[in-house]
Amino acid sequence: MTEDDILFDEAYELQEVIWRGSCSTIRRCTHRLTAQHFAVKIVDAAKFTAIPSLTLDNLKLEATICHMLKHPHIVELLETYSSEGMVYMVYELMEGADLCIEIVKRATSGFVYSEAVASHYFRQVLEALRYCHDHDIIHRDLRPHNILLANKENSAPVKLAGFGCAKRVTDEDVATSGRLGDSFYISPEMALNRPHGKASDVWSAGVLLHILLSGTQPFLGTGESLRYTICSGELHFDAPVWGAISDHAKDLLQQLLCVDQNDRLSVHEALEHRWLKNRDKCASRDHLHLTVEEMRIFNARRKLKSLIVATANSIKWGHPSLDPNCDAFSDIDEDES
Ligand code: 3AM
Repeated sequence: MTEDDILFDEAYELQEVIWRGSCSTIRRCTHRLTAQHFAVKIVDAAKFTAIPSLTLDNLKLEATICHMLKHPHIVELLETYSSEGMVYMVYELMEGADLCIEIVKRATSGFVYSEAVASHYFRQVLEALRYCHDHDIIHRDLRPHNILLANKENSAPVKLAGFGCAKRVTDEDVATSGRLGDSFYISPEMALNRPHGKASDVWSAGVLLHILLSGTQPFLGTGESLRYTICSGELHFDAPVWGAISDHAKDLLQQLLCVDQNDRLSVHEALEHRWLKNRDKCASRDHLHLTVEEMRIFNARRKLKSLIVATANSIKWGHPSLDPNCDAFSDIDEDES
């Protein structure tokens, strides 16, 4: 997985830290020849492999999958280097934050957040997912944290990141093991430790759509109660926030969050849904004030949870930083990408 004998430091100059986890760091870096900016994920291989059940093969798989994927809505991995126990993965630089943070930030500065905007972003996420599924890759960790805005422009595209849990799979060969993503986003079949495949990503996309429409998560709880709620798949549209949401959007949501994976839409079918295909007619342009307020609370909770996990990780690893996540594993059930 290395670039011949060239060292990362010879090709790039390291800049500020964007994010720090317990076994990896993401930093801005500049290419010495072109002066272009990138984001490099630097993984400490010894710390990574000290996590039970993780080996360098997991890291290699992540790099192999990311190198394969070239799509306008997927964060591109450009190069990988390794030296002195550190692995350097050079990605295109995302200048925006994650989708939900950006939605609230932009709404706070006066921009409209409507079903039409949600439909626009959600379509881009599904297009990225369709590309992965067409190449027999399942992402397995689809959630707001892994959907990043490419730049600060209002028209910036979103890009899918966080392929640390991704796996190669075909329709016949469904996955039964490996690292799974955040438990609030996992499908009923994953929650029951049953074989899972592309349909599980569609379920997670449904959880994401629920958040984009209402600012709230559909399935909450811990341990057994969360598993029960996910497997019941019950959706409640009685909260005031749903009053402003169209039947078209709710229909798509119900077809994504369908407990029986055989009846769940495929990503191809989802992209044909009228709320995505016929956005001008089916997705309103009215500002979703209540959704933005709920999303503000959702973001604040995520930040608090990250801080708690950061503290736990810093105690566990004796890391001086209060930064939360190892983006290459989920030993504690929180954000990693
Ligand atoms: O934890 P926050 O949300 O501040 O946005 C990603 C996230 O930041 C950022 O690193 C954190 C852990 O995933 N990130 C990931 N990939 C990135 C990229 N290619 C990135 N930031 C810029 N460019």
